[in-house]
Amino acid sequence: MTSAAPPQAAGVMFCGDKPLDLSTPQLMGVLNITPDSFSDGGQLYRDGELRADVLCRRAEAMVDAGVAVLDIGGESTRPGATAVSEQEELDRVLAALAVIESRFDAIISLDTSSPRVITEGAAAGAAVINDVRALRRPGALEAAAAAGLPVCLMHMRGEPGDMQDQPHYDSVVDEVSTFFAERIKAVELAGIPRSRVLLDPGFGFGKTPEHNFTLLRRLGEFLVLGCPLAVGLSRKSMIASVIDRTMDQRVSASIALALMAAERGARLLRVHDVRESSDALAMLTAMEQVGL
Ligand code: 9MG
Repeated sequence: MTSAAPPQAAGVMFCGDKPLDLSTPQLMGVLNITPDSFSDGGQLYRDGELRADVLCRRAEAMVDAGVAVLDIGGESTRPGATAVSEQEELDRVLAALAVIESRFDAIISLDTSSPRVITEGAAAGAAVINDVRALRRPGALEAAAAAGLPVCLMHMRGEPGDMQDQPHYDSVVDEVSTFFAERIKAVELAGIPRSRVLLDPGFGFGKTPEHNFTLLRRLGEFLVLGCPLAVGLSRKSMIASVIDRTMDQRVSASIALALMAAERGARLLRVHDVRESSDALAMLTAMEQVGL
């Protein structure tokens, strides 16, 4: 039988001067400032230009729907994506930050692995660093420590260009757990306390559908590491491994996966469809608040 999320250390995490209350699951809305991201590429950035009006409308709709965090990324990390130069990524991200930071009160996270983007993005108002490479790029740890912001450390096997070439694990849960423990040690040594760390198993990043569903089913096992869990399941290809759906047709399945993750202890859910996800989470929270 499914029960309420296991007990965990998630309380309020300060992101700069903004509190992020992780005592209940919160939403992180995806804003890809890229021409080629896997679900929404080209909507906010096209022909070398930020579409500022579209970005504002998208961010406003997310904030109205109750998003806690807006996640801005200037590099596509979809499987097979080609790398972008650091300067190009920086230009995209700073242009988006300039549009969003002054208009919205939501916490802004930066989806980046680049030390320079971390440093300059933090100076421009980003308040969380969301790194799919878990601060493994040279200089990234030091840049994040100097920024003094919470970090979301995601597990990825390989790089976006090759990560889906026959990924293999003897035990995916044990290997992701070992990776998390090693990264927690590294960030603590660099001066980032565990209380400012979120962990994310990286659904779809160097994993088969079976690896992804195993990680989801056993997500609660990562809670022993003492950090709140983040997940990104929205519109991912693990859905299409079960039901034949295009990106736009994956909303219902994405909500189902988000709810399963929240029930297993996830506290930050990275989503495209904020209104639908927020409605679903409200039902979970209502159920969990009634007495037994
Ligand atoms: C940037 N990005 C794309 N997918 C992601 C996921 O699953 N988790 C996090 N933290 N970031 C992601």
